[in-house]
Amino acid sequence: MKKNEFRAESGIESRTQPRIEPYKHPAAGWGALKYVAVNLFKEKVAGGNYRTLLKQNQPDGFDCPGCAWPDREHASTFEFCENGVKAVAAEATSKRATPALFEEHSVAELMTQSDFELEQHGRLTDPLVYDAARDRYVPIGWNDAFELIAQHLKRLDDPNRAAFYTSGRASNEAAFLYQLFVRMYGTNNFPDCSNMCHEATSRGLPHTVGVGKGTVTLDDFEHADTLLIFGQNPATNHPRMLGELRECAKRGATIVSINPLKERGLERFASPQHPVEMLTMGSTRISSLFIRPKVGGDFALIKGVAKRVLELDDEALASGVERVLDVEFIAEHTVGFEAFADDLRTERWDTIVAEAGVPLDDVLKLADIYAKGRAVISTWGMGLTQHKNSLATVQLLSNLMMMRGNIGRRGAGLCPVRGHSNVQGDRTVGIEEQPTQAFLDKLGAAYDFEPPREHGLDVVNTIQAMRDGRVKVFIGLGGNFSIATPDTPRTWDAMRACDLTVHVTTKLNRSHLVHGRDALILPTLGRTEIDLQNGVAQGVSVEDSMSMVHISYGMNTPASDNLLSEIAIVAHIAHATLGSNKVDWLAHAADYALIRDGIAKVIDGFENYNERLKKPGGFHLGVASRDRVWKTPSGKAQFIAHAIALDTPIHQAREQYGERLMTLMTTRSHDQYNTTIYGLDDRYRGVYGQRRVLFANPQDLAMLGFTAGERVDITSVWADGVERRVDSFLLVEYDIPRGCLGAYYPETNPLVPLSSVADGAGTPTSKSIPVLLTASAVDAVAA
Ligand SMILES: Nc1nc2c(c(=O)[nH]1)N[C@H]1C(S)=C(S)[C@@H](COP(=O)(O)OP(=O)(O)OC[C@H]3O[C@@H](n4cnc5c(=O)[nH]c(N)nc54)[C@H](O)[C@@H]3O)O[C@H]1N2
Ligand SMILES: Nc1nc2c(c(=O)[nH]1)N[C@H]1C(S)=C(S)[C@@H](COP(=O)(O)OP(=O)(O)OC[C@H]3O[C@@H](n4cnc5c(=O)[nH]c(N)nc54)[C@H](O)[C@@H]3O)O[C@H]1N2
Ligand SMILES: [Mo]
Repeated sequence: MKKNEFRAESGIESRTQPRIEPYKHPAAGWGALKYVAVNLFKEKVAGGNYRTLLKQNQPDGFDCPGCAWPDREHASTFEFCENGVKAVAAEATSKRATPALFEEHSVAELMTQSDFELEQHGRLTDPLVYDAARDRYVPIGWNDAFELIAQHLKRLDDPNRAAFYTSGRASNEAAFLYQLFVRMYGTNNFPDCSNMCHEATSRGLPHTVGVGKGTVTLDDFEHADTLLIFGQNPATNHPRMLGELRECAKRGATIVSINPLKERGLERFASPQHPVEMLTMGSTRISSLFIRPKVGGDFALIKGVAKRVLELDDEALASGVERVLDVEFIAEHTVGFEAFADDLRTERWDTIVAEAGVPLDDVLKLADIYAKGRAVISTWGMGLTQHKNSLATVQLLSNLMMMRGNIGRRGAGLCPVRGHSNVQGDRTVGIEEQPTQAFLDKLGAAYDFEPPREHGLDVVNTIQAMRDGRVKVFIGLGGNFSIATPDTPRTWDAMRACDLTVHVTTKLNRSHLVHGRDALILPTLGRTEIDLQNGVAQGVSVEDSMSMVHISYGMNTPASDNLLSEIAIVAHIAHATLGSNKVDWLAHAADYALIRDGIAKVIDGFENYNERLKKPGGFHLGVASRDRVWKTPSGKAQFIAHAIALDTPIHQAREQYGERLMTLMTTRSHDQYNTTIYGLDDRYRGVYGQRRVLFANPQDLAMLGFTAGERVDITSVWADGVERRVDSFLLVEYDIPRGCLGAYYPETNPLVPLSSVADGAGTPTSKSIPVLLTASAVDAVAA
């Protein structure tokens, strides 16, 4: 293997026989329960830890580290899902990666192991430092580790030469303390996982509805009559959402899925929480209609729907029946409607149809359903946010919802479905490279310092800055930066050019092996573990996708005696670097309630934070747009007209290569959590025992002269002279629109050019990569 290559899949012990076998059952159901058992077994969960599952997402238990979907308050029976079990089992594993492992294997040797194998070593037990002479990680005392970090940070001539990454599992307390330290140190360099995830939502919505968050709560799902699910695969990524959709479907709500793939969970679902459905092998039909745009076609599709809604309103007006537009809402609450409507009227249907990749009839059907809905919820995931025009798409979707007053009304609203369990909370408490001046004023006043005012670096800009030597120190609070990010070989060069890389982490991953001159691995408690400070168990708080904030208490014995909590690690780094004149960092680490007092002072909506967390189920943070309060410059919700982009890199590449040019989307399999690979199956899509597969339309295969079962190399088309290529992907015939391909992330990240980002959001365009296929010379790598 070359130095800059990685394989997620090699060396898996208990792998299933590689095969492709379409899945014919409903999502969840018996299959899911069987997999739950298999997963517990595979992870060798310590016996006593089974009971943790019973406490997952309970008022006095811990918040599931799986996803950001909210919980029904005080569910009487425990609510867990297959993939939540995998996430918990992965953390509660009895396997340990002790210093002996690192004594036995050099970093070069560990680099030859797959991501799956690295994960399988289990929980890290002791802090480690890189010893260049022996190419090994060796034990280091905690204080020496903090001193090493402090030395590096103090040595930098400019605080902006350090970058501080956050992955979305960090609690509100850890994230708030971290940003306070980093800003006191002097920079706003906060690359975080949301830069790669829902950034189009967070940056786009403030211009239309004033807040970059969703407006619904779970209660709204009980009152919605229409649900539009854009670009999401809930059966895998938010399985508990299916329970909610099932209830909606049973009530007779109309559910439309907008997705190039007919994802199984959006078709049929058998609920493991409902024994009768399971016993009778029954299932509930979820979607009434599937709309299948081509990859990246949503903007044009939504524009078509909005245009049609306008036409339907014209017809209603002419025939004197009830208006289709909510004219009162538009008049009272919005600005910019006329220009928006004019733009819709001039948009051509043939452009819409060509760019959406759906028949006109589908646009009209969707518009009809939307126009009839009295309470409509739109949800969306990565299928909308990881394209060049993602920000415009999210804005347009919110505008479509505004046309009929579907925001801030019972049973209606915007529902971006976040990824990591606390990614929304991290942003709320200040993990933000573009902080507002008002926030900085409050932070500075509360802690008596002058925060840095200039905006910092996001993920992509951090990588660029490391590449050209502007950033020399990288500190990561969780995550797997060098694998989750785009353009893998260039990102690795960037990491290796650093003076110091530090990872606060639970398990070994690739990012620890792609390191700077000095490097530290700092092992930490997971969310399922008891966090004792001075003999008192500490809880941490998180915010879910629907702005519910609640407390989470771990219940397992920590994986090792030598772990510190994330909060303790941050506090000690701060203490070593800045001293404790202004903030008594270690006192904050001894009692997390002090951190929450700080949050209450600085962040709107957290008044009496400690008190309010005592209520089981927590509290709703309040979202202005939900109350029809519009925090925009005009004080109103804003319509914004965007043109359909006809000159994207995909268009340009197609101009050059014709129909041979394909658009590749990268997505998650059922057996992974982002870069953590649990296994090699993706059973709802019928893939077993392998990950290096490429989903393609049979007609495209014929057109390109390939047949299913052959292996191909994939090369990106990007005009910067750099070759981006991954090899030996198995072609799988799949029901996917023409011109589109699908493959798994992160194997395909080397194909995403660093400079290919969403306009206005900076998100890597990992769902629309222009690529070409060639027959593979390498046969069945690692298979
Ligand atoms: N088990 C498990 N749970 C997870 C994760 C995990 O890896 N594993 N990851 C977590 C994280 S961080 C996140 S962000 C979420 C991600 O959850 P999702 O948003 O579901 O993410 P993806 O798996 O990337 O799938 C996106 C969906 O978008 C569709 N799609 C692709 N391109 C387009 C397009 O152009 N238009 C439309 N309409 N659809 C498109 C794909 O077919 C797929 O169904 O899940 C979270 N939960
Ligand atoms: N091509 C492509 N690229 C993508 C995406 C895509 O769809 N396609 N999706 C993007 C998205 S949506 C996201 S969110 C990012 C994800 O980017 P990241 O958040 O950086 O990646 P993860 O794989 O979630 O991080 C997993 C690691 O977190 C560590 N960890 C787990 N639990 C804890 C904990 O409690 N504390 C600490 N300190 N560490 C912990 C473990 O070491 C584990 O290896 O990837 C992005 N990259
Ligand atoms: Mo994400």
